[in-house]
Amino acid sequence: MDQSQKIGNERIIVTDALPYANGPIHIGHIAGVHLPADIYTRYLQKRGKDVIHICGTDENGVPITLAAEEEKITPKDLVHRYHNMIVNSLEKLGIKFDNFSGTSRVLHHKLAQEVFLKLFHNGYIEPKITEEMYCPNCKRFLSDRYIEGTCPHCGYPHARGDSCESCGSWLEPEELVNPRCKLCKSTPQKKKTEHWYLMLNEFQKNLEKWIQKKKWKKTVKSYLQGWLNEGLKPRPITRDLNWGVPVPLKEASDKVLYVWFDAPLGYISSTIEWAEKIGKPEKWKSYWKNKETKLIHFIGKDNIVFHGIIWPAVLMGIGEYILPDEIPANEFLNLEGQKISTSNNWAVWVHEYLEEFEPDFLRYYLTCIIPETKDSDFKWKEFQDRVNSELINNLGNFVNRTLKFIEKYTEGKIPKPCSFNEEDKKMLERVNSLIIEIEDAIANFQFRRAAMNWMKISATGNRYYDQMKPWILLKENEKRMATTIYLCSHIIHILATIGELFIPFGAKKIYSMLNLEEKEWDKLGEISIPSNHPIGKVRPLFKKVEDEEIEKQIRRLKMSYLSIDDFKEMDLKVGVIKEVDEVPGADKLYKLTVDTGESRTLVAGIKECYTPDELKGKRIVVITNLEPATIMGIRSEGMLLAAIDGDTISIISPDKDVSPGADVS
Ligand code: B3M
Ligand code: ZN
Repeated sequence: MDQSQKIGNERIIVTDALPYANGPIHIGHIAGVHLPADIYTRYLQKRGKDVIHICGTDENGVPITLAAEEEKITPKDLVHRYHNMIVNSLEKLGIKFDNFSGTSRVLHHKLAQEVFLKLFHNGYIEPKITEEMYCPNCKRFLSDRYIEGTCPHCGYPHARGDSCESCGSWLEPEELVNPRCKLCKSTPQKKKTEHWYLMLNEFQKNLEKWIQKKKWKKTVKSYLQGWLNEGLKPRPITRDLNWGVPVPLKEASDKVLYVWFDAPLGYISSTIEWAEKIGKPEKWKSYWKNKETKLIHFIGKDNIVFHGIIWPAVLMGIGEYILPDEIPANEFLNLEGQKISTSNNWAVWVHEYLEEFEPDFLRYYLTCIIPETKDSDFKWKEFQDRVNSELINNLGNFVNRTLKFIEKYTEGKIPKPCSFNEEDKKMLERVNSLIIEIEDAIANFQFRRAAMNWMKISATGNRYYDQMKPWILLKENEKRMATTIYLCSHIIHILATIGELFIPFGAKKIYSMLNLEEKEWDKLGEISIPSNHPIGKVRPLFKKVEDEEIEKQIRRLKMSYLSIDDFKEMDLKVGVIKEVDEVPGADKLYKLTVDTGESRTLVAGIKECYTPDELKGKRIVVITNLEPATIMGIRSEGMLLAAIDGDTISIISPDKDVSPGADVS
């Protein structure tokens, strides 16, 4: 089937998962979501499709309020700061949108509240009195990331109340093992509150039928099938927070919508904003209310359940908008063999990258390692190798030597070709087959394969140049020289046109050196450069990446490691447990009196794994210079070390007869 048919001729909405405006964006956001979406949109535009690229910042929810509290600013100031930073980073990286909005805007609030009320009146949202996790110390309900604990599925000890970033599971706070308040580490209690539930179970059948028909990535379909097999249950879609979209019911005046209920509606509100900006306020309807439109969501794998279950259920419940056609979710990008961690600053921040290197280098290298089917790894050394050997020594070299030759030997004009011989035709056939490969790759969201074939076109051009030896033909057969140089210019014109998907800034430089506009995609293979066409000023396409530049980046990254000095900051001592007391109202805590050379009190969540008799007299290891915390009204002066494995807690205990207060290092 012709790949353009696969994409079809209808209207297309391309959306990117809305990045939280709780910090700058890093290479994981780019490789996983924004770059594939940008390449795909650019391609559709080159194929003459009616496509809009929609995004914006996700400005609600606990990720925002937590970050605002940590930075001691208001959520409003936080989202303003990071919205602008994110817009700036994406723009400089050449990621182009038709609109980039934000979900704390009035327009979005209005749409989200309307949708909530429609679902409520359609009977798909019901109130329920539940017991939610509450921190008696912070005197607040602990929604989502305000609570952390051990993931019940994979044992990851820092899972959050809404999801586990290690195994990607979507969690409810009460599922966590050893839950603790994120802010004060207290063990939360249950407290009655009222929330409104989206009756997901009502959509089970329709979702099964809808998903079953989709030809999506295996990873996406099997993940969604897992949720369906478990049986969908009603899910709370309101939260006890004071930042977000207020629930439009007077009996819920102190609550806001759960961020994952309102965020995907940000795709629609951003489109409405776009229509207003272009002076056609009704135009958004011809996309979102037109069943001919194809809706394509670019996301990371941790967002699959929201885009494949919750969001379609909301759309089915209101029945006014189209449903997603494609959800090409990508896996995760790692960095130098480790998970990217914003809290440990183990990341390459786009705004910092752009201070040192060309945007095209990052675009090209990330395209080559997009985690399309499995997690992939960003390595600075590999970044340098790819850029220098492919963008510079392959593409840059081919462009430079062809155009320099024209500048020097054919008066700066692309010479008129004569008849094409067998080798010419074979080379052109090879290039045309690579173009078809690229079309097929992009239509199937395989951008790595597309970039690889694009670079093969350049390698084909280089091989042809070496084979034809125009510098010899110059003396021996001027006609053949003219044909060779003409066809090399034709290949360069193709490389720039396709290259705009991957290296838009470099492509523009090539157009200006050729003194030509982009080719029409559907006529890429056609010979179209006018004879004796004057070229523009020739200059090197890119500058090599030097070893020192890479070493500097690796040094900077290692800085985010814990240095040995940082480790020494911790004052670890041997302690002996003298007394073990209950903590009223806390079924998981003990109050311990410990001798660490001096007597101190610790509150520890070990009651489910140890009896008082097992603890009395036990040697333990205590971090003695941790800031004291008040837990259930008791001042806890330090923390004991224990290994956590699922439900098992095993206290670290010195195996020799060492005295209380002995240093541990
Ligand atoms: N803000 C991205 C994340 O989970 C989330 C995407 C929303 S898309 C509607 O990091
Ligand atoms: Zn607390």
